[in-house]
Amino acid sequence: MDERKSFRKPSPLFQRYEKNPILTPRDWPYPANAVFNPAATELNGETLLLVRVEDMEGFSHLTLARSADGKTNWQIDKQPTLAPDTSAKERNFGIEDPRIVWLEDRQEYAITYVSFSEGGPLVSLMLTPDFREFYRFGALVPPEDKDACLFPRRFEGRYALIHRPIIRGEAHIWLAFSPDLKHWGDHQMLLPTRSGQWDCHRVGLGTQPIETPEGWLIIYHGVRVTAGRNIYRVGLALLDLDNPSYILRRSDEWVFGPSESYELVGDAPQVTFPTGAILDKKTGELRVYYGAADTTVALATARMDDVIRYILSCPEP
Ligand code: BMA
Repeated sequence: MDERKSFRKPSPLFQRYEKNPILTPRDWPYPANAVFNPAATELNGETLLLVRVEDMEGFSHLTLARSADGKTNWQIDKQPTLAPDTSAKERNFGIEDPRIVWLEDRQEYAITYVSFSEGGPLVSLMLTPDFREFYRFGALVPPEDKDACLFPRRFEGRYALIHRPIIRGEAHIWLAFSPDLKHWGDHQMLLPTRSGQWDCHRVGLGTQPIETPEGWLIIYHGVRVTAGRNIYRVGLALLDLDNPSYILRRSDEWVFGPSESYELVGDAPQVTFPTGAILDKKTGELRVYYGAADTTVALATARMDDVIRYILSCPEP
Protein backbone atom coordinates (compact mmCIF):
# COMPACT_ATOMS: atom_id res chain seq x y z
CA MET A 1 0.00 0.00 0.00
CA ASP A 2 1.17 3.50 -0.83
CA GLU A 3 2.47 4.92 2.46
CA ARG A 4 1.89 8.49 1.34
CA LYS A 5 -1.84 7.92 1.30
CA SER A 6 -3.80 9.16 4.24
CA PHE A 7 -7.20 7.74 4.98
CA ARG A 8 -8.19 10.51 7.35
CA LYS A 9 -10.83 12.78 5.91
CA PRO A 10 -9.09 16.11 5.33
CA SER A 11 -11.01 19.38 5.30
CA PRO A 12 -11.36 20.46 1.68
CA LEU A 13 -8.80 22.92 0.37
CA PHE A 14 -11.38 24.87 -1.63
CA GLN A 15 -14.73 26.10 -0.35
CA ARG A 16 -17.56 26.93 -2.66
CA TYR A 17 -18.93 30.45 -2.37
CA GLU A 18 -22.28 30.18 -0.59
CA LYS A 19 -24.12 32.19 -3.25
CA ASN A 20 -22.90 30.08 -6.17
CA PRO A 21 -23.35 30.25 -9.07
CA ILE A 22 -22.29 33.90 -9.18
CA LEU A 23 -23.28 34.54 -12.82
CA THR A 24 -25.98 32.78 -14.82
CA PRO A 25 -27.65 33.36 -18.22
CA ARG A 26 -30.58 34.91 -16.32
CA ASP A 27 -28.28 37.70 -15.06
CA TRP A 28 -27.26 38.59 -18.61
CA PRO A 29 -28.46 41.88 -20.10
CA TYR A 30 -29.08 40.21 -23.49
CA PRO A 31 -30.13 36.68 -24.57
CA ALA A 32 -27.53 34.03 -23.72
CA ASN A 33 -27.70 30.27 -23.55
CA ALA A 34 -24.72 29.86 -21.20
CA VAL A 35 -22.14 32.04 -19.40
CA PHE A 36 -19.04 30.18 -18.24
CA ASN A 37 -15.23 29.69 -18.26
CA PRO A 38 -14.24 33.29 -17.38
CA ALA A 39 -10.75 34.79 -17.33
CA ALA A 40 -10.10 36.86 -14.21
CA THR A 41 -7.88 39.84 -13.52
CA GLU A 42 -7.83 43.15 -11.64
CA LEU A 43 -8.09 46.68 -13.01
CA ASN A 44 -8.29 49.86 -10.91
CA GLY A 45 -8.98 47.83 -7.78
CA GLU A 46 -11.93 45.99 -9.36
CA THR A 47 -12.23 42.33 -10.26
CA LEU A 48 -12.76 41.85 -13.96
CA LEU A 49 -14.19 38.66 -15.40
CA LEU A 50 -14.03 38.17 -19.15
CA VAL A 51 -16.83 35.66 -19.49
CA ARG A 52 -17.44 33.23 -22.32
CA VAL A 53 -21.02 33.75 -23.46
CA GLU A 54 -22.68 31.23 -25.72
CA ASP A 55 -25.41 32.87 -27.80
CA MET A 56 -28.64 31.30 -28.97
CA GLU A 57 -27.01 30.11 -32.21
CA GLY A 58 -24.45 28.14 -30.20
CA PHE A 59 -21.46 30.42 -30.91
CA SER A 60 -19.41 32.04 -28.17
CA HIS A 61 -18.11 35.58 -27.63
CA LEU A 62 -16.55 37.29 -24.60
CA THR A 63 -18.17 39.85 -22.30
CA LEU A 64 -16.79 41.77 -19.32
CA ALA A 65 -18.33 41.67 -15.85
CA ARG A 66 -16.87 43.85 -13.06
CA SER A 67 -17.25 43.77 -9.30
CA ALA A 68 -15.66 45.67 -6.41
CA ASP A 69 -15.29 42.59 -4.18
CA GLY A 70 -15.09 39.88 -6.83
CA LYS A 71 -18.18 38.18 -5.43
CA THR A 72 -21.23 40.41 -5.65
CA ASN A 73 -22.79 43.27 -7.61
CA TRP A 74 -21.48 42.34 -11.04
CA GLN A 75 -21.76 45.08 -13.65
CA ILE A 76 -22.08 43.32 -16.99
CA ASP A 77 -21.41 45.03 -20.33
CA LYS A 78 -24.72 45.63 -22.11
CA GLN A 79 -23.46 43.99 -25.30
CA PRO A 80 -20.64 41.61 -26.30
CA THR A 81 -17.26 43.14 -25.38
CA LEU A 82 -15.25 41.01 -27.79
CA ALA A 83 -16.94 39.43 -30.79
CA PRO A 84 -15.28 36.94 -33.11
CA ASP A 85 -13.16 38.54 -35.85
CA THR A 86 -15.04 37.67 -39.04
CA SER A 87 -12.06 38.43 -41.27
CA ALA A 88 -10.04 35.83 -39.37
CA LYS A 89 -12.84 33.25 -39.78
CA GLU A 90 -13.40 33.21 -36.01
CA ARG A 91 -17.07 33.58 -36.84
CA ASN A 92 -17.01 29.96 -37.98
CA PHE A 93 -17.29 28.77 -34.43
CA GLY A 94 -16.79 31.82 -32.20
CA ILE A 95 -14.17 32.55 -29.53
CA GLU A 96 -13.89 30.76 -26.21
CA ASP A 97 -12.20 30.20 -22.85
CA PRO A 98 -9.93 33.25 -22.29
CA ARG A 99 -7.10 33.55 -19.76
CA ILE A 100 -5.52 36.88 -18.78
CA VAL A 101 -2.13 37.96 -17.44
CA TRP A 102 -0.66 41.42 -16.90
CA LEU A 103 2.63 41.74 -18.81
CA GLU A 104 4.66 44.07 -16.63
CA ASP A 105 7.37 44.63 -19.27
CA ARG A 106 4.83 45.71 -21.92
CA GLN A 107 2.43 47.40 -19.49
CA GLU A 108 -0.52 45.62 -21.06
CA TYR A 109 -2.78 42.66 -20.47
CA ALA A 110 -2.42 39.55 -22.61
CA ILE A 111 -5.63 37.65 -23.32
CA THR A 112 -5.11 34.20 -24.78
CA TYR A 113 -8.27 32.54 -26.06
CA VAL A 114 -9.50 29.77 -28.31
CA SER A 115 -10.51 30.83 -31.81
CA PHE A 116 -11.41 28.66 -34.74
CA SER A 117 -9.56 28.41 -38.01
CA GLU A 118 -10.62 26.31 -40.97
CA GLY A 119 -8.36 23.61 -39.55
CA GLY A 120 -9.87 23.59 -36.06
CA PRO A 121 -9.48 25.35 -32.72
CA LEU A 122 -6.25 27.22 -32.05
CA VAL A 123 -4.87 29.73 -29.55
CA SER A 124 -5.00 33.44 -30.38
CA LEU A 125 -3.71 36.46 -28.50
CA MET A 126 -5.31 39.83 -27.85
CA LEU A 127 -3.50 42.70 -26.08
CA THR A 128 -5.06 45.58 -24.18
CA PRO A 129 -3.76 48.26 -21.81
CA ASP A 130 -7.18 49.04 -20.29
CA PHE A 131 -9.96 46.70 -21.54
CA ARG A 132 -11.26 49.51 -23.72
CA GLU A 133 -8.91 49.31 -26.69
CA PHE A 134 -8.00 45.82 -27.88
CA TYR A 135 -5.30 44.81 -30.32
CA ARG A 136 -5.74 41.45 -32.04
CA PHE A 137 -2.30 39.90 -32.25
CA GLY A 138 -3.47 36.79 -34.13
CA ALA A 139 -2.86 33.06 -33.83
CA LEU A 140 0.08 31.84 -31.71
CA VAL A 141 0.06 28.11 -32.43
CA PRO A 142 -1.66 25.94 -35.04
CA PRO A 143 -4.68 23.71 -34.40
CA GLU A 144 -5.65 21.68 -32.61
CA ASP A 145 -4.77 23.64 -29.50
CA LYS A 146 -6.61 25.10 -26.48
CA ASP A 147 -6.20 25.99 -22.78
CA ALA A 148 -3.32 28.43 -23.21
CA CYS A 149 -1.88 31.24 -21.13
CA LEU A 150 1.29 33.30 -21.09
CA PHE A 151 3.35 33.66 -17.94
CA PRO A 152 3.24 37.25 -16.69
CA ARG A 153 7.00 37.61 -16.94
CA ARG A 154 9.90 36.57 -19.16
CA PHE A 155 12.45 33.86 -18.46
CA GLU A 156 15.94 34.90 -19.55
CA GLY A 157 14.33 37.33 -21.95
CA ARG A 158 11.81 34.89 -23.40
CA TYR A 159 8.02 34.74 -23.02
CA ALA A 160 6.61 31.37 -22.05
CA LEU A 161 3.28 29.88 -23.12
CA ILE A 162 1.44 26.98 -21.57
CA HIS A 163 -0.89 25.34 -24.04
CA ARG A 164 -2.63 22.06 -24.83
CA PRO A 165 -2.12 20.73 -28.34
CA ILE A 166 -3.78 17.49 -29.41
CA ILE A 167 -1.08 15.25 -30.84
CA ARG A 168 -1.76 11.67 -31.98
CA GLY A 169 -5.09 12.05 -30.22
CA GLU A 170 -3.30 12.66 -26.91
CA ALA A 171 -4.02 15.75 -24.81
CA HIS A 172 -1.07 16.73 -22.58
CA ILE A 173 -0.05 20.18 -21.30
CA TRP A 174 2.90 21.67 -23.24
CA LEU A 175 5.25 24.61 -22.80
CA ALA A 176 6.85 26.85 -25.48
CA PHE A 177 9.13 29.88 -25.47
CA SER A 178 9.35 32.99 -27.65
CA PRO A 179 11.54 36.10 -27.82
CA ASP A 180 8.76 38.24 -29.32
CA LEU A 181 5.38 36.49 -28.74
CA LYS A 182 5.35 35.64 -32.46
CA HIS A 183 7.94 32.92 -33.00
CA TRP A 184 7.53 29.94 -30.69
CA GLY A 185 10.06 27.18 -30.08
CA ASP A 186 11.77 24.96 -27.50
CA HIS A 187 8.52 22.98 -27.38
CA GLN A 188 8.28 20.54 -24.53
CA MET A 189 5.70 18.45 -22.78
CA LEU A 190 5.06 19.79 -19.30
CA LEU A 191 2.28 17.86 -17.57
CA PRO A 192 1.16 14.64 -19.23
CA THR A 193 -2.06 12.75 -18.64
CA ARG A 194 -1.64 9.91 -16.12
CA SER A 195 -2.74 6.46 -17.10
CA GLY A 196 -5.56 5.10 -14.97
CA GLN A 197 -5.81 8.19 -12.79
CA TRP A 198 -8.54 10.85 -12.57
CA ASP A 199 -6.63 12.89 -15.19
CA CYS A 200 -6.00 10.01 -17.59
CA HIS A 201 -7.78 11.14 -20.76
CA ARG A 202 -7.06 14.87 -21.06
CA VAL A 203 -5.34 17.58 -19.08
CA GLY A 204 -5.35 21.33 -19.77
CA LEU A 205 -4.31 24.52 -18.03
CA GLY A 206 -7.00 25.96 -15.80
CA THR A 207 -6.36 29.46 -14.48
CA GLN A 208 -3.43 31.69 -15.38
CA PRO A 209 -0.15 30.64 -13.66
CA ILE A 210 0.05 32.20 -10.19
CA GLU A 211 3.41 33.43 -8.90
CA THR A 212 4.19 32.46 -5.29
CA PRO A 213 7.48 32.55 -3.35
CA GLU A 214 7.60 28.72 -3.64
CA GLY A 215 7.07 28.57 -7.40
CA TRP A 216 4.38 28.95 -10.08
CA LEU A 217 1.13 27.49 -8.89
CA ILE A 218 -0.61 25.70 -11.76
CA ILE A 219 -4.30 24.92 -11.42
CA TYR A 220 -5.27 22.50 -14.18
CA HIS A 221 -8.21 20.40 -15.26
CA GLY A 222 -8.06 16.67 -15.75
CA VAL A 223 -10.60 14.54 -17.57
CA ARG A 224 -11.64 10.98 -17.13
CA VAL A 225 -14.08 9.56 -19.65
CA THR A 226 -16.49 7.19 -17.95
CA ALA A 227 -19.56 5.42 -19.30
CA GLY A 228 -21.10 8.11 -21.45
CA ARG A 229 -19.59 11.22 -19.88
CA ASN A 230 -16.45 13.24 -19.24
CA ILE A 231 -15.72 14.19 -15.63
CA TYR A 232 -13.73 17.45 -15.38
CA ARG A 233 -11.88 17.79 -12.07
CA VAL A 234 -9.12 20.05 -10.84
CA GLY A 235 -5.52 19.32 -9.82
CA LEU A 236 -2.47 21.34 -8.79
CA ALA A 237 1.17 21.51 -9.78
CA LEU A 238 4.10 23.72 -8.78
CA LEU A 239 6.74 24.85 -11.28
CA ASP A 240 10.16 26.29 -10.59
CA LEU A 241 10.06 30.10 -10.39
CA ASP A 242 13.03 30.69 -12.71
CA ASN A 243 12.62 27.65 -14.94
CA PRO A 244 8.97 26.74 -15.53
CA SER A 245 10.00 23.61 -17.45
CA TYR A 246 10.90 22.10 -14.12
CA ILE A 247 7.99 20.57 -12.18
CA LEU A 248 8.55 20.68 -8.43
CA ARG A 249 5.30 19.03 -7.34
CA ARG A 250 2.08 17.57 -8.73
CA SER A 251 -0.97 16.50 -6.75
CA ASP A 252 -1.84 12.83 -7.06
CA GLU A 253 -5.44 13.51 -6.15
CA TRP A 254 -7.87 16.05 -7.52
CA VAL A 255 -8.50 18.96 -5.17
CA PHE A 256 -11.88 19.99 -6.56
CA GLY A 257 -14.56 18.32 -8.64
CA PRO A 258 -18.23 18.37 -9.52
CA SER A 259 -20.64 17.64 -6.67
CA GLU A 260 -23.22 20.45 -6.48
CA SER A 261 -26.35 20.50 -8.63
CA TYR A 262 -25.11 23.44 -10.75
CA GLU A 263 -21.97 21.42 -11.53
CA LEU A 264 -23.82 18.18 -12.23
CA VAL A 265 -26.64 19.53 -14.38
CA GLY A 266 -26.21 21.80 -17.39
CA ASP A 267 -25.09 21.75 -21.02
CA ALA A 268 -22.08 19.60 -20.04
CA PRO A 269 -22.82 17.69 -16.83
CA GLN A 270 -20.08 16.97 -14.29
CA VAL A 271 -17.79 19.79 -15.36
CA THR A 272 -15.79 22.10 -13.08
CA PHE A 273 -13.53 24.14 -15.37
CA PRO A 274 -11.39 26.83 -13.66
CA THR A 275 -10.11 29.57 -15.96
CA GLY A 276 -9.35 32.58 -13.75
CA ALA A 277 -7.89 33.22 -10.30
CA ILE A 278 -7.17 36.23 -8.12
CA LEU A 279 -5.06 36.28 -5.00
CA ASP A 280 -6.11 38.89 -2.45
CA LYS A 281 -2.69 39.79 -1.11
CA LYS A 282 -4.15 41.53 1.96
CA THR A 283 -6.25 38.60 3.22
CA GLY A 284 -4.37 35.70 1.62
CA GLU A 285 -7.59 34.46 0.03
CA LEU A 286 -7.32 32.82 -3.38
CA ARG A 287 -10.45 33.16 -5.49
CA VAL A 288 -10.84 30.64 -8.29
CA TYR A 289 -13.53 31.29 -10.90
CA TYR A 290 -14.77 28.31 -12.86
CA GLY A 291 -17.32 27.29 -15.41
CA ALA A 292 -19.91 24.95 -13.89
CA ALA A 293 -21.41 22.37 -16.27
CA ASP A 294 -20.67 24.71 -19.23
CA THR A 295 -23.66 26.79 -18.09
CA THR A 296 -22.79 29.21 -15.26
CA VAL A 297 -19.85 30.91 -13.52
CA ALA A 298 -19.05 29.77 -9.99
CA LEU A 299 -16.47 30.70 -7.36
CA ALA A 300 -14.35 28.64 -4.97
CA THR A 301 -11.95 30.10 -2.43
CA ALA A 302 -8.97 28.80 -0.48
CA ARG A 303 -6.36 30.12 1.91
CA MET A 304 -3.24 30.56 -0.19
CA ASP A 305 -1.11 29.36 2.76
CA ASP A 306 -3.07 26.10 2.84
CA VAL A 307 -2.73 25.62 -0.90
CA ILE A 308 1.03 26.09 -0.73
CA ARG A 309 1.34 23.79 2.28
CA TYR A 310 -0.68 21.17 0.43
CA ILE A 311 1.22 21.33 -2.85
CA LEU A 312 4.56 21.21 -1.03
CA SER A 313 3.37 18.00 0.65
CA CYS A 314 2.69 16.44 -2.79
CA PRO A 315 5.26 14.24 -4.48
CA GLU A 316 7.77 15.28 -7.09
CA PRO A 317 6.46 13.81 -10.33
C1 BMA B 1 -13.37 21.56 -23.22
C2 BMA B 1 -13.58 22.99 -23.68
C3 BMA B 1 -14.29 23.82 -22.63
C4 BMA B 1 -15.45 23.11 -21.99
C5 BMA B 1 -15.03 21.71 -21.57
C6 BMA B 1 -16.16 20.91 -20.92
O1 BMA B 1 -12.94 20.78 -24.30
O2 BMA B 1 -14.29 23.00 -24.87
O3 BMA B 1 -14.76 25.00 -23.22
O4 BMA B 1 -15.86 23.82 -20.84
O5 BMA B 1 -14.55 21.02 -22.70
O6 BMA B 1 -17.22 20.70 -21.81
